[in-house]
Amino acid sequence: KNEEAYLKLSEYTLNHGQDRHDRTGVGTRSIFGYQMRFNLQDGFPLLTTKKVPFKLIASELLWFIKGDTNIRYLLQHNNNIWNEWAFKNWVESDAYTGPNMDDFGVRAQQDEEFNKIYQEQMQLFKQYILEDDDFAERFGHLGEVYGKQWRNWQSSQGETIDQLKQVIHDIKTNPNSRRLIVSAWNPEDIPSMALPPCHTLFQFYVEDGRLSCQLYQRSGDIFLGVPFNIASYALLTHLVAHECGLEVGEFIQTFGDAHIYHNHFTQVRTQLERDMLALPTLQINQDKQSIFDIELEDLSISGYEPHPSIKAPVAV
Ligand code: DHF
Ligand code: TMP
Repeated sequence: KNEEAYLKLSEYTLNHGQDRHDRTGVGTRSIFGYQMRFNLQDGFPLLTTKKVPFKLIASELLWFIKGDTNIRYLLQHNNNIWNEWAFKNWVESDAYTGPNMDDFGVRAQQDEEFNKIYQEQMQLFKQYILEDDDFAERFGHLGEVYGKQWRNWQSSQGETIDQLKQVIHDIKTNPNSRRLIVSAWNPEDIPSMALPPCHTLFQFYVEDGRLSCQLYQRSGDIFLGVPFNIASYALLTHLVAHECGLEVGEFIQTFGDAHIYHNHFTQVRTQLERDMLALPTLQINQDKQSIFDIELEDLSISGYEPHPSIKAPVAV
């Protein structure tokens, strides 16, 4: 049932969205303003109409929670979802002396010859990030993105604000508060970021011993990014509830611009033809209570038997 909200978003956007040009040059069909609700008591909202890689979602979330903004940690966990945006900084810098990589995202999809050269450069890039500390320091960093803002927001007084720790403290001590907010949108730091935060701000709400979370997402790639975002925030809600001794309530996702890229249409149609299957459940290692102690091995999913994955190119 839960997944229906997502499939409705895809279908609605496909049928009623407006075709627009976008920053990436790919083009989208888009709507503005939309909301989905997921009751986390009904199961963990990892889509079943296509396979969604839970471990990648978990390692990305733990990376945010650590306050890390360098892709080295992700690569160490075989997570490649942020590579293109760090790679972009490298190939646009003076340090890069290889073949021309202008517009690599679009060209890699249109030109098989170029794609080979691009893949080679990307392999090299990943190897340097993993093996060379100075290189990783310089080019693995995505700017002052999520992890930085959640855990180390820089105040004008030169102090750092740990929004995540603060909000967890407030949930425990003042659950009726209407101020249980974490913001990744820091206007001063936007220019430093490889990508300004898509999941921009979230708020918690406690009712009847259940913790709910609402996310405001300014921009959502419905086929690729959104399935990750749903699972990521569902997981975050579970982890915070676990630490606070609460049950989980709802995850509510509110969008600004929700869009389907033009080169995802056939994939979306394939997905919409599939039947929804039973949702999996999440297990958290009960020996650990604090969200800040949780590691990848402490998290697992059971009962996940989705339809096969559906490949689609990511717009850079
Ligand atoms: N840019 C765009 N255009 N869309 C995004 O969704 C997006 N997401 C970002 C960064 N920039 C973005 C970070 N999150 C994938 C999923 C999430 C994500 C980045 C990439 C992705 O490519 N998922 C594929 C394959 C994952 C894999 O196995 O490596 C998928 O099929 O879900
Ligand atoms: P934009 O900055 O021009 O909005 O481009 C960002 C793209 O990435 C847009 O298609 C939304 C997508 N995106 C998600 O859907 N979820 C995410 O978590 C991230 C990081 C990006």
